[in-house]
Amino acid sequence: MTELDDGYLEECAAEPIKIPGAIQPHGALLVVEPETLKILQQSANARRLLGFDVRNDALLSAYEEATTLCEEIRGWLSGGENTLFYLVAVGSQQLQLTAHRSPQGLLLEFEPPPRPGESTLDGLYPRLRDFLDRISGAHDIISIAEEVAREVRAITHFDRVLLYSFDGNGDGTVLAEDTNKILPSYLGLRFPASDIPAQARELYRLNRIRLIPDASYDPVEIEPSISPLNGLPLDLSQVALRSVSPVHLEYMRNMETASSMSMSIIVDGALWGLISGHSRASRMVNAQIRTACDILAQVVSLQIGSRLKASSAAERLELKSVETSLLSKLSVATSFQRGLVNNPHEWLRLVDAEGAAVVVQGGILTTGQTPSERQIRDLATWLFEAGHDVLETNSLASIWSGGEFLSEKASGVLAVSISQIRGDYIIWFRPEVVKTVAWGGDPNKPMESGAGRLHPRKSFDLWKQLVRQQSKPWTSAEVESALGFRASIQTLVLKAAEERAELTD
Ligand code: BLA
Repeated sequence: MTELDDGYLEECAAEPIKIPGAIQPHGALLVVEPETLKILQQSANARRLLGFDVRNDALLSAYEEATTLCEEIRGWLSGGENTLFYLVAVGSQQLQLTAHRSPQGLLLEFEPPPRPGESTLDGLYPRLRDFLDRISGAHDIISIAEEVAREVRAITHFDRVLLYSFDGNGDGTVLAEDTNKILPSYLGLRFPASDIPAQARELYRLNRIRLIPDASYDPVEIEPSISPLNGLPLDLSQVALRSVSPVHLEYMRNMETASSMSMSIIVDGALWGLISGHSRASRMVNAQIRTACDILAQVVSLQIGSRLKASSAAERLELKSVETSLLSKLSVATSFQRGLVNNPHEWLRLVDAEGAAVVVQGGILTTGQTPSERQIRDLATWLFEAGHDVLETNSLASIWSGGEFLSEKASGVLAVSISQIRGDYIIWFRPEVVKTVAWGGDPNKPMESGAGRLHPRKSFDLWKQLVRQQSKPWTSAEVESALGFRASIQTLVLKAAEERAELTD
């Protein structure tokens, strides 16, 4: 990415998406003071949806139409629940209420109730239960992703539902897709991190679901836009009706999707991926179906989290047993370097490498596929001079100019220092894996600069990139294994030194 693009990205990340001052028109918002239920702020469509003449500064309880509503709110406030989600009578009609507490007052969102024939949460319960049974038996993360894409599409009727997971750079890869083929397939494609800026990711970590029924909507202003309670713009982080970024609406139009809904997959507190549904035409998903989708996404988050933990625990256990066996062999070797070279298989398996070297006092011993001795010496010198106690990279060439010449056998390097004062290292190598990444559009052109403001990219056509000078990445279990091994070696070497000292005493 160019420096110019970096500037754009900062601009994207600076957009204040929590305080747009408006909501989407498929519902209405009231903000009321928690003690008195005095109306502080309202969306310009509140009167029309609620069916009575709500006025700012009036007490909600002064309106006969709001009697049941006030009872529900008071009942909720006296309990401990975070959210109130209830089908409530307002005047002669039923409305779907969602309420949250905030420092700026109680945020009351109203939406029309499910229409006749539309699903309700109660109606979806048997499906949810079947889904839980299915995914607890699913044998891997891809199968879970496929199940949830199918289920979300079945209950929302979007044209296409996909699940994508983020990598360490924030790029997302589509792992599963369920579609009626009206929209193009994105299965297997990668989307650049720049499609979802940092502040949006942070918001999606906290608020797990969002819906845009019609990307060409007219935003409905909040009046007044500044909170009378603290003098700040009204924070809509928790509000489902929050009006969304114009840049993103343009992105949706460029993708030829009029409607979109996405749910966060959170693993260990981090945004791991999104389940995302689209239709070419506008599509409303009622609040009850959204709640069912939210439950699905939470269950999937937990399932994915536990699968990831289980596989990394199994990997750690296996690496630990390799370490134990190697250490017992090293303890009877003449020196640990010799012990390593005499047990090449375990030395490599410790971190699943193809080659390894140990550099001690300028002497180099190697096994497997490694660069030449001279190249290893240069690498060790650079590691030492750059102050690397531990280095883990799957692309040496991207962080060291000398790395380019080592790429074939050593695109991946995992190095641990074994002496604070000399440039002694144990280094493992992984070869280059040349691969083709299929992107949904050219990731080098995340946006177009047009008159006045930023514009998202227009093309999502397949864009193939040949990736070179990269190896398979090191897992955190492998890096831990290298560190654990270093600690054991240091103990072993110290013990040997002590024993020698005892002999000469
Ligand atoms: C938000 N971008 C989003 C969202 C998605 C994507 C899913 C969440 C909102 C939603 O559910 O629709 C991205 N949508 C995708 C991707 C696919 C998809 C990757 O369908 C792939 C299949 N977007 C840009 C650029 C900027 C940008 C260049 O492309 C910045 C200038 C901004 N995207 C942007 C912003 C949001 C966003 C600001 C937040 C919208 C909001 O919640 O207000």
